[in-house]
Amino acid sequence: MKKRNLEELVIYQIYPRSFQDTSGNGIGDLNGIRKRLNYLHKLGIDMIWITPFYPSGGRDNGYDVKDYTAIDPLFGSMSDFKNLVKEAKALDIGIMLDMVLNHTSTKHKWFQKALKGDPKYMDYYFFVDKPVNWQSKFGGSAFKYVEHLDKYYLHLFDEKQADLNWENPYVRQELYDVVKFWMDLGVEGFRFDVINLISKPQIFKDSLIGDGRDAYTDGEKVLAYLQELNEKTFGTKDLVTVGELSSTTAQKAASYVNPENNALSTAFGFHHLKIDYKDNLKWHLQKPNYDELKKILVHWQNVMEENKALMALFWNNHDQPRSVSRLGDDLNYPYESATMIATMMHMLKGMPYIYQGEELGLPNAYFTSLDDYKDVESLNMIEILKEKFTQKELEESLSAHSRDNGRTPIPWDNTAHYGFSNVEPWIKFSQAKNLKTAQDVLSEKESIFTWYQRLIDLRHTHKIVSKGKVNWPSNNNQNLLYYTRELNGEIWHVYNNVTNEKITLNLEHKITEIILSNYNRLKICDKLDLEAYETLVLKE
Ligand code: TEU
Repeated sequence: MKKRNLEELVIYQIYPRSFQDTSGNGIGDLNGIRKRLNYLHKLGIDMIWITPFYPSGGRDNGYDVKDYTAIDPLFGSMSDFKNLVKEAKALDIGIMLDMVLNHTSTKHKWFQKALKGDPKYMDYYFFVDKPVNWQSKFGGSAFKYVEHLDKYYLHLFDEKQADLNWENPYVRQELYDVVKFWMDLGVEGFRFDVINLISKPQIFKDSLIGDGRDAYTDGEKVLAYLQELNEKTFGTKDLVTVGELSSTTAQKAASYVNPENNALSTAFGFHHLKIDYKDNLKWHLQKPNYDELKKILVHWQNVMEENKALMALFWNNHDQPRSVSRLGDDLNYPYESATMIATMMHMLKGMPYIYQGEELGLPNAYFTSLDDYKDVESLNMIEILKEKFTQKELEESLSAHSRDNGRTPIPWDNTAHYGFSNVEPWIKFSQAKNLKTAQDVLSEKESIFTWYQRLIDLRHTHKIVSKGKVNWPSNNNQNLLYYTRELNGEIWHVYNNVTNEKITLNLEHKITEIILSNYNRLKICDKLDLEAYETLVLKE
């Protein structure tokens, strides 16, 4: 990877299963990533985060790891991986790997030994005599009974994903060895899955809020464990690390990424992605609440600034619906809304992440039948919710919030199977009416892709984007998300119209340059109407 300051980096996330198939099994693979390196280089990103491709239990698309230091033959071989690292490096692209260290697959050899009653390995996990009321994040109890042991084990996610006991120093050492294994192969970054859940209470008790989140989220020793992980593995190296933080607070997140704490470089928080959850419940829908979004962004940006800490900036990943469908209008204003949504995030302070397909404006899955869903969370939820929801409610809810929205294969070109594979892929392509392929988008003179190129380039070349202070001048139009960036007396104004209704702006400052305009404005008057999903970045 090219040497840059952390806040100048832009990371691209690849969900290999849905990126590019080259082996003809309908599942994307490592050689598929190699095939598309030039495309990624053209986009201009610095590093790719690749989600798990290790041998797995096959239950949660790789997040149920069976062997941490091998490649699942579905995705290729170790030599494919080494070639990928080498070829990416030649293009100044670093590789970031996903470390799922909170839990293993129940097929992992440690868990298999535990199941045989081996006390050493039972202590790698949490086996208890009596379950408490904690709920799995994928639905149902978080404890699974094992009859022949007459004990229950803890699984915060699916029952095939058993939580590891970080209290046990042998477990921690095993996991640090995993990280070192990949560092030795030239990996330059790590994303740590649900890493703020690793410190569980000494004694499990019924949770007051009823699902256990209060008991196991941001546990007492998370920071200490992260510091130990840092010290024993990547601490002295110039690596990029990002923690995925579940249901955390800005203060906690900042403590994990405050450079003085020697833990992680950045973190993902999810509060801004719950603005369309009714009463904070994922499967209960509401229109995005932009007042709430503004409050969350202001709060997180401020807390991070106070801690000199860097937040990861993102709208999309493999667990989220596509932002252009969720917040924008993928039918009537695909270009305008996708570019506005991107700009709103990329002009903030932090480290932006782009999720595969986002640069093409890829919309939600729009599956027409519940049978099309593959994701374990969606399938569990269909079973649970069908008791409470009507068929129509169930379909709407899944269509809006299923994780499969982010997992449809990339439509590369207009040949059979969209150039993703030469066979039917493992999951359907997006069924959206106006699906565009990468080939279509790349042929446009000005496209969502070229817009992302420009955003990346601005971060690389303008210190005001990477380092400038973020200010939130008061503005009482709830459809306008407005902030400024400021560095050494230079000021940029970032205006985002988050709806399709016009907003009249009275500019009080003399504008000297139009940095970005998704309506191709060439001239700015003191009074102007922001059009549907218009974004404007103006230099004062
Ligand atoms: O996700 C953690 C997580 O809690 C969520 O993003 C989750 O998918 C969502 O809240 C469900 O509503 C990570 C991975 O990104 C995800 O793919 C894995 O399934 C999960 O951990 C377990 O490893």
